[in-house]
Amino acid sequence: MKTVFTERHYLRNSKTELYGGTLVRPFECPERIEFITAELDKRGLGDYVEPADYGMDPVLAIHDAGFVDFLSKAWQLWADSGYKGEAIPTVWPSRSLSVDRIPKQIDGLLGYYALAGETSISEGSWEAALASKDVALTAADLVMNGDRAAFALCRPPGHHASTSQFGGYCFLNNAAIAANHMRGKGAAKVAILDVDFHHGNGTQEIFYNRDDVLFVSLHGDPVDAFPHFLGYADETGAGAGEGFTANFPLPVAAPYEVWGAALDEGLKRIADFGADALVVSLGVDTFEKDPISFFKLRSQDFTDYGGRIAGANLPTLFVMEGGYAVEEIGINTVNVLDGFEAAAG
Ligand code: SP5
Ligand code: ZN
Repeated sequence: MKTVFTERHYLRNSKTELYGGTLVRPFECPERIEFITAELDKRGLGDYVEPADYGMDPVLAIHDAGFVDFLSKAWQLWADSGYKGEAIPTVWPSRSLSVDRIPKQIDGLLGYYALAGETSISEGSWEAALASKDVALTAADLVMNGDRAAFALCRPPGHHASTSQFGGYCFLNNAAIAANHMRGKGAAKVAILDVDFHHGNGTQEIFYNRDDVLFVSLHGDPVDAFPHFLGYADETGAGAGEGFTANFPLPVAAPYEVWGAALDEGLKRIADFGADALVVSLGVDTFEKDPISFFKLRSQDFTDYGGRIAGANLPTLFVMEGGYAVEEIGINTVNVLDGFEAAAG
């Protein structure tokens, strides 16, 4: 399996995350990728491909033009305003305010286009987000051109980014952009399986009304976990998309037996859907030692579930999302890919 990768991920190098009332170094840091490439190299899976430039059309097919324009100039607006730190929203269009007015000034714009406050915008973040969507698109084309599978080593991640909001360390929804691209390249039905610990709220929102992209997500129950306000089991799609969203919220301390049973149910939904291609939003923050999550998967469980995903027998695009136990992120990620390859034969 080839890995699409670029050093431009280093352009995303924020210094601050608002966490527990203090500003800490972000959990979503560049070393995450270094540990993954080190493990790919060690096990001989590292056959790297540089991303091509796909321009903005595939992005604007998914994201709101005003949102994209905002992201492209947010850092400059913030820096021009004279603030010393990185750009962090402090006010939102919430229940008791108007939700549809778009302010002009940077503090207002940040609140309008942010869904969470932990994701500081720093210099270079936009350029890294652009490189990350090109990584996903390049890997999608490897799969559409006949590779059994490909690994998009995306950073920053994408599954929390919605049509018009960033947050949860995400700016552009790489998996959604790639899945939509695969639709345009001849896959009539695309399934997205989101195995990151967190609910893929952005991906769900983007495809909520569509019946050509099935969204299946296993995640920490939103009553207890970020993003807190989406990911319940009774969210099943709307309009033509009714029945094409499937959420599996799981409890605190869920072990692999529980998680794996939900995976099997999700894979059954994908088989019933009759997908032509599969996109896996691959977050390994389900690991027992993840610092911000609460599932109990062990390293060997990642190998096992990689094999189960191969059992879907579909052209498969793996898109990197979260995972913050940095020392083990390489082992856990490559275990999934290895488990997949061993079972795919
Ligand atoms: C891509 C991805 O995995 N994004 C995750 C974003 C999570 N951001 C919010 C973190 C808040 C963590 N609260 C954890 C409480 C543990 N005591
Ligand atoms: Zn996550």
